[in-house]
Amino acid sequence: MAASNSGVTLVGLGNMGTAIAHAFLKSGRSLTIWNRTSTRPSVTELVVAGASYEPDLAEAISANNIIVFCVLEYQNIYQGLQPLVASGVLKDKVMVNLTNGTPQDAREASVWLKERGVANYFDGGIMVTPQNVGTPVSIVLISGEDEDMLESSGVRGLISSIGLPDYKGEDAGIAAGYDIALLSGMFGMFIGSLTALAMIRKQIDRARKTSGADGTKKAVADVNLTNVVTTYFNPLLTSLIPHNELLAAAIDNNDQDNNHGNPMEMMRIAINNIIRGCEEEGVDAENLRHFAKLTEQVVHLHGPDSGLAWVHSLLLK
Ligand code: FVH
Repeated sequence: MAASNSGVTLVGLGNMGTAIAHAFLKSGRSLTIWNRTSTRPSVTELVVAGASYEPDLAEAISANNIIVFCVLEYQNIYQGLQPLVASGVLKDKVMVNLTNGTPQDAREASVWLKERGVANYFDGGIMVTPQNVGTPVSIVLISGEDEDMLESSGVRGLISSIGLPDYKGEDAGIAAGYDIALLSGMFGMFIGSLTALAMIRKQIDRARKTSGADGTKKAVADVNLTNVVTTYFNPLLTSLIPHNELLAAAIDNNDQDNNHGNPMEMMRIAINNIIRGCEEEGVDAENLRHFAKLTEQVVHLHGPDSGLAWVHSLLLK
């Protein structure tokens, strides 16, 4: 059977792969799917929605010219393809890999696959959760080959059904570099939030133990982490989001001494207060200790009135 130029094969039907599959079907593509575990509920759900499930990976790859991978990690790709390469099944295929990994992972995958017959390799990162795939907020960072090839191979058109394709460069690793950079911001926020919630848990427990009059008891009993986040924490974080742009602009414009009203010495003391407070209350503050060290270095190198953006230069090795 000749491979289809208009269809697509999708390997990996986890949460993200399933969302991508629905987006492909919605855009009218003929879709062949493969997943290591054929009993995953999403397999049946997608077949009902119009996809063709092919239990044999080699057959699934043979069905179309464009193959999209969205599995847990790069190693899974090699595990799946290694037994098949001798048959020449990868010859002239266009591979789009949306699996999360490092820039080096992406560059190595590009070389490995091309040595085994793949014609074009694009590596991408989807910058939304599965719920937002195919919506206007979805952006797909993509790199590898060149922009003309992105167009002529049909990959830009295909990716458009998942999100806005945003081409970042010819080195296959660039999109993965952007992807993990942005995710580091996300995970940084989560560990900060979880540290905050641990500290607040301690305060709620203390207030419950020490509350006196009935009215106070009731008010204290009603407090939980969710309403603390809604009332105080999310508004605080939301008001701080514009500071990311101020930081980036200070770095872009070589204006790191601009502290935007938050001198480094004040921040150094504040971070150390948080660490001391966590120690007093029995909360792990390890995630903040390195940050505290960086602020000390900035004060030492650039002075107490310098700005947070100087930390950027200390992170570049
Ligand atoms: N979910 C998200 O919010 C993020 C958003 C940004 C991008 N990530 C990355 O997308 C990749 C897939 O993530 P996912 O959410 O689909 O992950 P799972 O739901 O856990 O599904 C994992 C799929 O990978 C298959 N798989 C795992 N190990 C193997 C293997 N050894 N051989 C073949 N396939 C394998 C798994 O198959 P199965 O367990 O059903 O058999 C699922 O299809 C990921 O890189 C994220 O970082 C998602």
